[in-house]
Amino acid sequence: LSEKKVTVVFVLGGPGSGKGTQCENIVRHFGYTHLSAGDLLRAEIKSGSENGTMIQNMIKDGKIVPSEVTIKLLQRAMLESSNDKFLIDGFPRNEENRAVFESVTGIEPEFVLFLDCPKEEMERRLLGRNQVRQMFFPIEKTILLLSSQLHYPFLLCYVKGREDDNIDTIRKRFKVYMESSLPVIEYYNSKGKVRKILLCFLLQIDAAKTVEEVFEAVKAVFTKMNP
Ligand code: UP5
Ligand code: MG
Repeated sequence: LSEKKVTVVFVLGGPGSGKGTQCENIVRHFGYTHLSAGDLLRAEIKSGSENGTMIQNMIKDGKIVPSEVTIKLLQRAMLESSNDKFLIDGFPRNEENRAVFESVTGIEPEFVLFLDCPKEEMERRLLGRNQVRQMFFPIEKTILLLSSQLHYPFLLCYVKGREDDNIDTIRKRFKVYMESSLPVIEYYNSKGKVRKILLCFLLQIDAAKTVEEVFEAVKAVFTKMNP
């Protein structure tokens, strides 16, 4: 990876702040490749890797998977890509993640896009995502009974949602975010690298901005970087 000159932007923010959603938009407009650390870890569970059970248990508990596991997945994804511009979403999540990533890869981020969202709004969104899952659950069971082996996994990926979107795990994810992830954002802020996007209109926690409104602000940051 040291031979391949890459540009990295870290996209950070609490659980449900909209990292994945905004990354999809950035990819469309600015030609980055999106690497979600959480998605890579979930793919690793699905692939039946030897670390799968350990990763699954940590995610269920909202804990941070050991750095070497996540960094290996990120490095592999960057090497396999022909692109040289990456959005790394949801990583680094603690000081150790950050320090090990920088020393192992020699990569420092261009900047950090920080999606700053009130907890109430993040919780609402994550529970909303879970409601869709619960609504589909009876159907899911019916599909299991009726459909063939071939169609079932295909349909399930539409209705399944995320296992960590339940109130117990969401609270644990918030706690880890406040205690371990915010200090990483503060570290980069002290180096002048953070570009903060406010996801709610000031003093109006109930008035969250739409995906489009948020992307207008995100677009301005990226346009400044790549005029
Ligand atoms: N939504 C988005 N934007 C909206 C808007 N402006 N208005 C209204 N609704 C909006 O969005 C969440 C939901 O909100 C969606 O339904 C969306 O439509 C809606 P999303 O874009 O998915 O937000 P995101 O910030 O990506 O939320 P996510 O749940 O993915 O955040 P997490 O940081 O919790 O999840 P991640 O996948 O990164 O990590 C999961 C777990 O993996 C961690 O808890 C940890 O256990 C583990 N992990 C590690 O151990 N190490 C890592 O490096 C990474 C993960
Ligand atoms: Mg995400």
